[in-house]
Amino acid sequence: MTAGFPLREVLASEYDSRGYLIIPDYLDPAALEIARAEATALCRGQRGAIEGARPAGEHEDDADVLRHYLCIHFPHKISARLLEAARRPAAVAALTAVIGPNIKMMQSMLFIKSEGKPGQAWHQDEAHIPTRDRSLAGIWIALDNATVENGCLWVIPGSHRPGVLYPVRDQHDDRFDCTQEAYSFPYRDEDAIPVELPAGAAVLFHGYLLHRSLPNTGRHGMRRALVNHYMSAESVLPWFPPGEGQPMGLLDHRDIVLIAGEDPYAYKGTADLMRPHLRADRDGGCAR
Ligand SMILES: O=C(O)CCC(=O)C(=O)O
Repeated sequence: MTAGFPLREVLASEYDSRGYLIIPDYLDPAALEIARAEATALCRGQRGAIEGARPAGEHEDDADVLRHYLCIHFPHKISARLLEAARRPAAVAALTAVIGPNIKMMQSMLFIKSEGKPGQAWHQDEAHIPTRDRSLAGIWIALDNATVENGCLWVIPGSHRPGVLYPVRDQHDDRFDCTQEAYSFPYRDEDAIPVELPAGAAVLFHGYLLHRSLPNTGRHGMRRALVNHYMSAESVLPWFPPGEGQPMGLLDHRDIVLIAGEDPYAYKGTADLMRPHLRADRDGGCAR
C-alpha cells in the first residue's frame, strides 16, 4: 500500500457503490516524465512498428508528431516503460483491494487527444472485453491535467450496479470517435460527472460503469492518457481478435500479463496475439 492510500476496505466499498476511485499521485513526477517521453518515442516509431502509423519526419516538432495520433492500442506490447507504468505499486494496491489477490492485464491504450480531437461516446468496457465474473477494471492515468475543456473522462456514478450490459450501436456524432455507443440505459447525460485530474493522478473504474469523453476544445492544451485494463486471473477471458473464433467454452485469451498473485491457468502458457495499432478515426472514414 502506498503512503496516504486509504484502507483496502474503504476503497472496496467506494468502488462497489460508485464504480470508480481516484488514485492521486499514481505516477510520481519522474514516472510521469518517463511516460510522456515514451508516448513521444512511440509516436516517432522509436519503439517498433505500429500498424497504420505514418513515419515521423526527423525535424518534425514533438507536438506535431503527437497531433497525428488519436489512440495507440496495445503500446505495452512494445514499450517496457509503459508496461512498467501499468504494474506500479499503486495499481497493484488498488486492484487487489477491489478485485482480489490475482490480477491479470490484457489491454493498454495510449490516448493523445490534441486540440480538436474527438471524445468517445457512452460505453461500458465489459461490452467489448467480456470477463466471466464481471471483474474488468480500467485504470485511466492522466499524462496531462485532464479538464472538462480538454476532454476529461465523464462517468455515471453507480451505473455499474445493475450489472447489465446495455445495447450498443454505431453512432455518427462528430463529437465522438468511431467506436460504438451504448444506448437505452436508464440514465441521463445530466447524471454524469466529470473526472478532472491533475497530471499523474488516475481513476480506476469498473468494467460495467458507463463513461464517455467529449472533444478537446483546445483551450487547455493536449490531453494524453494511458489506460490499462485488468481483471481477476481466476476468470477466463473469452476475447479474441476478430476472425479467430473458437467454440465458446474453450475461449481463453492468453495474451495477458500477470500483475499480482498467481495465474490459475499458467499451465496454458501465454500467447502473443495483439499488435500495436492505431484507432480508426473519422478522417479515415472510420474504417479499419
Ligand atoms: O480517454 C478517453 O477519451 C476515453 C477513454 C475510454 O473511454 C476508455 O478507456 O474506455
